[in-house]
Formats: sequence, structure tokens, C-alpha cells
Amino acid sequence: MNPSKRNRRLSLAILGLGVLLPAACSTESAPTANASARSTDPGPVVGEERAILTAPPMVPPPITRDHATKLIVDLEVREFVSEIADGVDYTFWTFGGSVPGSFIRTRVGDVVEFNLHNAPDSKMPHNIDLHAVTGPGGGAASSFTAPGHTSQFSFQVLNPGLYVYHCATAPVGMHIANGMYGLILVEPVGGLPPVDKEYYVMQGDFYTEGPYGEEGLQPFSMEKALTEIPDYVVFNGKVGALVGDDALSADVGETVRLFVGNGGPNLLSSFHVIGEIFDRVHQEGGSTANENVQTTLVPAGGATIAEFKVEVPGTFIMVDHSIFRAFNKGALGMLTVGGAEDTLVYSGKQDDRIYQPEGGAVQVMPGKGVAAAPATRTLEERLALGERAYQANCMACHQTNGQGIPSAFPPLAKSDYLMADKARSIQTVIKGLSGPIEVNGKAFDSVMPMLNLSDDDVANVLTYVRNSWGNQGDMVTVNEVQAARAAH
Ligand code: HEC
Ligand SMILES: [Cu+2]
Repeated sequence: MNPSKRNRRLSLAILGLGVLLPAACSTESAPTANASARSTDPGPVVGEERAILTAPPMVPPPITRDHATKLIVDLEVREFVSEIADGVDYTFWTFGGSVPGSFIRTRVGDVVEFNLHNAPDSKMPHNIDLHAVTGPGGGAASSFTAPGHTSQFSFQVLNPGLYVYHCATAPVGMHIANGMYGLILVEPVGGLPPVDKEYYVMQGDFYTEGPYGEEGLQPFSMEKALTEIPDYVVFNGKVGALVGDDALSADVGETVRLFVGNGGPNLLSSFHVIGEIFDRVHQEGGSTANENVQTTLVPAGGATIAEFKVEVPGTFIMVDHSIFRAFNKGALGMLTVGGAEDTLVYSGKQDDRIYQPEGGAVQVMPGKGVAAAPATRTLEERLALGERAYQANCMACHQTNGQGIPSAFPPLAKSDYLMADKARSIQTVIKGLSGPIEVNGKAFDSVMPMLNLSDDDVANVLTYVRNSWGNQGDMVTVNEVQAARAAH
């Protein structure tokens, strides 16, 4: 789900300013006194206010009050169809209209009055189990809500930390698989240390009837969910929810705090930011901080707080380091850091020269001198061999159906750039490509490596690519590939 547009506006619309009332107003607040047995005494509950809720990747502002309060939360369950990937629709069930659901920020000792609304046009009843609740079912039994109804219950947050909440209505797995999870933060007495940027990122795995990238409305597949082999693993509800214009951002010198959750329903996340080291990780969302961490494990139904300072500019890619999920199933987001270079911390590429381990003799490129392939093939042969060459050499980046990944790998399917110039497309495959290009109106500025393919392979793969996924072109021949090699 794209967090930037409708959801963000909706959640901002329900922001309420805290209304402070005299302490005496609320009799339910009385039980708080016994929480004082803890070493970090949250003190008595004073007044009441309405919780600020935000859609991902935004986080409500830090809590500045120095006392516990009665905190009123209004969360509406909504079911709707939205894109899980470009061109692929899915029926999401949501807490607050986004996946993950609205971020709830509380302070230890707060008494939360929770109002769970289920929209009148919902088809299913829903409830909520908050891991921050001390009590049977985490609130599930008290919050079971039919469409068009509201349930109210209240609980006191006794333990600071970052907690997952989720729907727990049967079939529980299906409600979670459809996007019904989010995070609730319980700040300790005195709050969290201040940082410059805070963001909300939550992973989830999705199971669809059609394979990854198959267009149209995709129903939930119970069979795939049971075997725990998802078609999609995404951050914030959609492939590409956190890339390009929707990437997280920070400036050099700033400190960043990521509230990272994993809704599952099945997979564990090996959360990693490429090119960054977490200075501090509150593993499992708890109070102990580990330092200098590369990859942190976020269990299904668990969370982590990762903090780091950004020292150099560039694009930092967030992944689930179970890496096929990142490059082939969607678990990839971006943090864009602006500001001045620090070449001592990171130099960038300083030199590129020929490496000759055997001395200065003539280098033989792999792929040449192999048994000669026939110079002529039928179109059918090239298409069949080209499909295999595509899967072996191109698919990891350009994806199963040539759809690419927004802002990272351009599409080959219906690519105007590809189809406009056959000779250029041959050059791209034999020499690689870098620098800014525009494909179907979208800008890319990245690097495609040089691939050491034989002339026959290049002819096959380009014949295949130029005749697949809506592209229509003529055959690419070995002669044309040889001419392209000679031209440069
Ligand atoms: C490691 C990732 C990677 C692999 C593998 C890869 N590409 Fe690319 N490809 C890219 C990137 C990145 C660009 C865009 C480069 C830029 O921004 O200048 C690109 C651009 C292209 C383009 C031009 C843009 C467009 O969308 O039409 C074509 C054509 C292309 N690749 C074909 C292929 C083919 C065919 C293969 C396999 C033989 C392949 N690529 C393998 C990453 C890759
Ligand atoms: Cu539900």
C-alpha cells in the first residue's frame, strides 16, 4: 500500500490534540497506583488525551508529558482492495486504513481506553490482540467487533518497549496474512533519547493464488500460507512502498531511529540496511541495547528498535537479508541520505584497471573460444534458449516477468527504451549500462554490470526479451551481435 498518499492524509485527519482534564475526572484510572512497585515508577494517571495515530512510515511525535495519562485510542478496521505490487491487486484488511496499521505511541503507566470500530461495509468481524496488554488474549476477547459496531476496553501499559498488535479473529492466520498488524510503542519514564528522524517499517509475507507479479486481483491462497512459501514479502504493505519518491530520508550527521516490526504471519526477518551499521539495537523491542549490529532478527509477531547515525550521503537499501525475498519478492526499501561526502569514511571508486593474475598475456574472456554455436537458428530455438538465458542471467534484477523493481531495475516488459533501438539494446547486454536513462517515463540512474555472454547467448536472450511480456520485435542474430562488438 502506498503510505504517502491517501493513508497519510487520513491518519493526519484523525489527529486530535490532547485535552488535559483534572486528575480527578477519571475513576478508571485508580488502579495505576500499584504500578509503583516497579523501579522506574510511572507515577499516577493524570488527565486524559486523545492518541495521535500515524500511517507508516510516519511515527507520532515523542511524548513530552512527564506523567501517565488516560489515553484514548480510536482505531477503525477497514477492508479494501489496493495494489500489493504495480498492476497486482489484493483485498487488504487493515487497522486504520494502512498496512501496517496506525502507529500508537504511549508512555509507561498510561491507561489506554481502546475503541475498536469496524467499518459498516466490512464483511468480517475483527478484534485486536496487543502484545503491550497484560491480560488474557491481549484484548482479543474484549474487542471482538461485528461490522458496523464499536468495542471499548481499557488496559494499562505496564512494560516499556515496542510491541506488535494484530487481529486474532479466526482464522487468525488469514486475518494477519491480509495485513492486520501494526506497532504500539510504550515509552519508558523519561522517554527515549532524542533523535533527528524516526520511521515506522513493518515486514509482512503475502500468499496469492497467482505467482509473484501476476496481474489482476489476486485472492489469498490458504494452501501457500500453510506451506509457508509466500509470493510476496514486503515492507509497509506493497512492493516498492519505500523506494524512489517514497523512500525514507535523512541528512548526513543525523541520527535515525527505525521502529521495525514483523507481522509475519510466517517468516522471520533478517533486517539489514546495506552500507550501514546499527549503532544500537533494542533487540525484540526490549530494554537492553546491543551495539554495533549488522543484521538483526525480527521474529514474526515481534519488533526491534534500530538506531544509527548517517555519516555519508547516498541510497541505503533496507532488506530482509534472506536475500531472494529482497530482490525477488519485494522485501526492499530505501533510505536516501543527502549531504556532503566524507571521503575518509567512504572513498567511492578510486580506480579501475585491468587485473592480470597471469601476467600481461592476452586475456581470454569467458564465453569466447567455447564450442562454436551455430550462427543461424530458428526463431523458436532462440526463444526457447533465450528464456533459459534470461532466467540464468537477467531475472534476478529485471524480475520474473520483466517488470523490474521501481527505482532500482528498469522494466523490460513493454520498455520503450528497449524497443526503440535494437543496436543499443545489444550494446547494453554486451557492455553493461550506467548513468541516467528514462524507461516508460520513469528515471533510472544505476549500473547494469557487463555480462560475459557468448554472441549466441546475447542473440537468444535479446530475441526472447524483445518478444515477451507485450514486446514485439524481430529476431536478433549473431551477425548483429558481432557487428555491435566490432563497433566498439
Ligand atoms: C545486476 C542487475 C542486472 C542484471 C543481472 C541485468 N540487468 Fe539490465 N539493467 C540493470 C540496471 C540497473 C539497468 C539500468 C542502468 C542505468 O540506469 O543506466 C539495466 C538496464 C537494462 C536495459 C535498458 C533499459 C530498459 O529497461 O530497457 C536493458 C535492455 C537491459 N537492462 C537488459 C538486460 C538483459 C537482457 C539482461 C540479461 C542478459 C540484464 N539486463 C541483466 C540491471 C541488471
Ligand atoms: Cu481481523
